[in-house]
Amino acid sequence: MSFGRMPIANGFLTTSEIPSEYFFELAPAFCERCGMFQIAEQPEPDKMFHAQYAFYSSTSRYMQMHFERFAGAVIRGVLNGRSSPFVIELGSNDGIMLRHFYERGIRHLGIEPSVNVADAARGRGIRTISAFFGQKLADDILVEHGPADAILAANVMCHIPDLSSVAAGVARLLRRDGVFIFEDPYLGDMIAKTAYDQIYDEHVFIFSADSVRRAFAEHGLELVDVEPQPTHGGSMRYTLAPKGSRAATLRVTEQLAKERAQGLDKIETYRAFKENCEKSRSRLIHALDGMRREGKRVVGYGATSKSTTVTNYCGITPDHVEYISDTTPIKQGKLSPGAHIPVKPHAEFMGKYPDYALLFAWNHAAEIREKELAFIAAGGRWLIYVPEVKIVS
Ligand code: DWN
Repeated sequence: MSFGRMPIANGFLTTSEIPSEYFFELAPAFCERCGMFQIAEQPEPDKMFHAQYAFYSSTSRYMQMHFERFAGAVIRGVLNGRSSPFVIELGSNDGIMLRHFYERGIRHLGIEPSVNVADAARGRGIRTISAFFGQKLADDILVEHGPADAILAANVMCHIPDLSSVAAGVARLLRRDGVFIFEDPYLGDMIAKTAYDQIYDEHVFIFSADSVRRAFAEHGLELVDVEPQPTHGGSMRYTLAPKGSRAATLRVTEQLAKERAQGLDKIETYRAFKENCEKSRSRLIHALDGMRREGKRVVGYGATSKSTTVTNYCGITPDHVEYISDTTPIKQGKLSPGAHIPVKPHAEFMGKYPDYALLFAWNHAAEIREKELAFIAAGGRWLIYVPEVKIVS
C-alpha cells in the first residue's frame, strides 16, 4: 500500500526551507517469503539522523522509568556475577538507558549517530561515540574494548536498513554467553490497533517475533525470549543469543503461535489493514472538518514523528489544527513536516486551552492525560484516532 508523498518525519523546518523540503513515497510492503513488514523506498540514513535530530528520548517521564526498569532487568538478569561486564547500546540517544549503567560504574559504550543527542549523553558523562553501527565498527570496538556481555537497543533496530550488517556485527561482538536484547514497536499491535502512524521513514521495519527469528538466524543468533512491552503503543522485547548457548523460553513458541493465529503471515491481513487505515483517515478528517465548520479551536498535542504520517496521509492542514504543542525546544518555532503546522511550546497550550486537542502522542496518553486535568476541567476534550477515532475526556 502507499501512504503517498511523505516528508522526513522529524524534518521540522522553517518557512525558508519549504522550497527544498525532501519527499519520498511512503509505501510499506509485506514479504511472504521472509515474513518482514517494511517500507519499500528508504531515504538515506543521513537525511534522518544528523546533528539536528529532533527527538530526545528523555522527554517522557514514563519512558525514563521504563528504561530504568530495562537497565535493572539487564543488571540483575544478565550482568550479575560477571567480572567487569561490558554493555553496549546501539542508538543510545541522550543516554536515557545507559545512564543507569554509568551510575553503577559498569563498563558501557553508547553508539549514537545523531551528534546533538549523543552530546547530551556525553554531557552526562556517558561514554558515547557518534557513528552508524555495522560490521566494521563492531571489529574496531572488539579490538579496543573486547567482547560485550550484553548489547542493547531500544527503538533502534527497526531504523536500520542494513539489518544484515548490524546482525553480523552483533554476532561478532557478543561473548559466547552474551545476549542481544532489543525492543521495537510490535507488528501485532500495529495491525490490531490500526496504528499506521508507526510507519514513517525512520521505521524501515515493523518487526514480529517471526521476522526477527528468521532475520537473525542467518547470523547464528537465536531468538530465546520475547516480552511484550506497553511502550510506544505496544512493543516487543526480543532476546537473542548465539545459537545453542541458551534454551528458548516457552514464550517464544507461544508468541509465534499467536502471530499465526492473528494471520501475521498472511497477505490478507495486510489488505484488511490497508482498508482499516483508509477508514481511519476518512473518520479523522471528517471529525476535523466538522470541528472547523463549527468554528472550534483544535490544537495538536505532541509533534511526534508519527504525526507526520497522520497529517500528510489524512490531509490535515493549519486550517484544521491551529498549532502543535510540544515540549522539545528544537521543534518549537518550526513547522511540522509536509503539513506545515506551527509547533509551539506547551505554555501556549496552557495559556489558552483549545476546544479539542488532537492527541498525536497517543502512546503517552496515560502520562499526558494525568497532567492535563485542568484542560478537561476547562471543558477541553481529546480527539484520539488509535485504536479508533473518538472524542474522550
Ligand atoms: O522510534 C522512535 C521513537 C522511539 O521516538 C523514533 N523514530 C522517534 C520517536 O518517535 P515519536 O516522535 O513518535 O516519539 P514520541 O515519544 O511519541 O514523541 C513524543 C513527542 O511528544 C515528543 O516530541 C515530546 C512530546 N511530548 C510533549 O510535548 N508532552 C511528550 C510528552 C510525554 C508530553 O507530555
